[in-house]
Amino acid sequence: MNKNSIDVKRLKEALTAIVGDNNALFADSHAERLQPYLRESRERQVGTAFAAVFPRTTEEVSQVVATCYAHRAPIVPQGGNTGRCFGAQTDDPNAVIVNLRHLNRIRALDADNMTVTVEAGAVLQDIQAAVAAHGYFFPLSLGAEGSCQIGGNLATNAGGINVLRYGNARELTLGVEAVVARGEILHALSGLRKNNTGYDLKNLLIGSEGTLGIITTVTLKIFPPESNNSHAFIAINSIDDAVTTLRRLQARFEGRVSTFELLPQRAISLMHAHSHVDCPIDAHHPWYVWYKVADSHIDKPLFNDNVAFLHALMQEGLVVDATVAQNEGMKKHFEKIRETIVGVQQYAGVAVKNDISVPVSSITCLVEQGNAAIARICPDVRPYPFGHVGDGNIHYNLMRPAAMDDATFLAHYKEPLQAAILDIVYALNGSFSAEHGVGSQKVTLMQTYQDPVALAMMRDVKRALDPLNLMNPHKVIPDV
Ligand code: S2G
Ligand code: ZN
Repeated sequence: MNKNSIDVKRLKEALTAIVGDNNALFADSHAERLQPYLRESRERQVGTAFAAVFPRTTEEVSQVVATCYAHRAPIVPQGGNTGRCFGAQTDDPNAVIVNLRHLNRIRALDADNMTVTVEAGAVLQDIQAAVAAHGYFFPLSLGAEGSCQIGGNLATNAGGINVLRYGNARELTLGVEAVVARGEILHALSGLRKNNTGYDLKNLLIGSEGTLGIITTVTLKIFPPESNNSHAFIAINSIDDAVTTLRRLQARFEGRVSTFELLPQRAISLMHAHSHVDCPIDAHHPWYVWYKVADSHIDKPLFNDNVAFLHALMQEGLVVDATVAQNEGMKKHFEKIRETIVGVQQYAGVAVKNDISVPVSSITCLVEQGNAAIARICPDVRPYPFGHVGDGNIHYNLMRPAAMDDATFLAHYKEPLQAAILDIVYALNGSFSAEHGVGSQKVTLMQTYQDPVALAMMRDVKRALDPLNLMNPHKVIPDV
């Protein structure tokens, strides 16, 4: 599609007529104000676009999409811009970014059916707070929750720290309303837990990263509050011991293990060097885990059972050090540690980031084989494996050698290191993208690692639902 085939003047007039002057930014007249919408908040790469528009209702989204379809202008749906794979950015100067921040209403909470219906631009933290204000719990929780929007969380089927007990965004969703390629509105907001009437279009849209349609409203599950909970911060000698501890924890607290997050010693060192957050136990152990057990019944506080559980594991030598939170302040401290170890990565220089998953039983094998492969390719790389052990999802980030500059490391080592790690992941029946999705950044990996029949079926679905390839083109599916 080249600019000549688009009637720029008419497209600008049409978009402005729909969303209003204040909700339309064009590259040729608002270049400065457009900038924030051309990059992901935590990444360096900056894209481009013809415009960014901010519709106020689903109806306006529908009209914008129909207008872009008529003008053959590509559409890039955008939420809070907290993605990690450039799924909400574009390099196409003809593309129209459709930012959903105005669709942020919490429409209804239904206590009888345990659901909440919210618009796609609602910030995750606001949804958590609104549900809590009614005495319930919405479990989706991740580092970017202060600015990510639920529409983007569904578009990438986000995970976070409570997947172990509550599942990803997909498992938390009962219904969606969405605008599809020609501007039609799919009305499937039902909060029904049983509805077997044809293909599950909701789950086709969830995780499609805006390439099949724009999710505009969702009906989500809510849960009893985790009012009875106990957090622990423990030290262990190996990932194997972490997996064993997890299994023992799940056996002891049957189904009440909400969070189980692994941290390497390097994370604690970086945290001490570059933040004011400190480690609540001795900071020199090889591995740490922050976990949370929770229940809605408060007749028997979990604290004592958790202390007794850890005491027994320490007697065995499985856990080498531990502290159990005795108040809300300590719980917040443990959560802060987990959040801080993500941000301090930047002080170690650039890293090859691998958001991967393998069967839980293969995590030790992944890191052992991975570290051996890394040492053969670039001996002084600093592995930084952390995250969601219980989901088999490790953020196996490889920090450049301390004595090497970013550019050299990326130019010479990114490809061989990533290939070495992902080949191990696939030999272990894992996935090259566990929770961050594909975006445009990992599209080539789809060609390399995705099952060929699965890829062909995805292409067929894309062609059927978006025949002109205008919905977030060049994302998720390699162009044919
Ligand atoms: C997490 C952070 C991703 C990264 O669980 O905090 O999503 O590699 C990750 O920094
Ligand atoms: Zn994560």
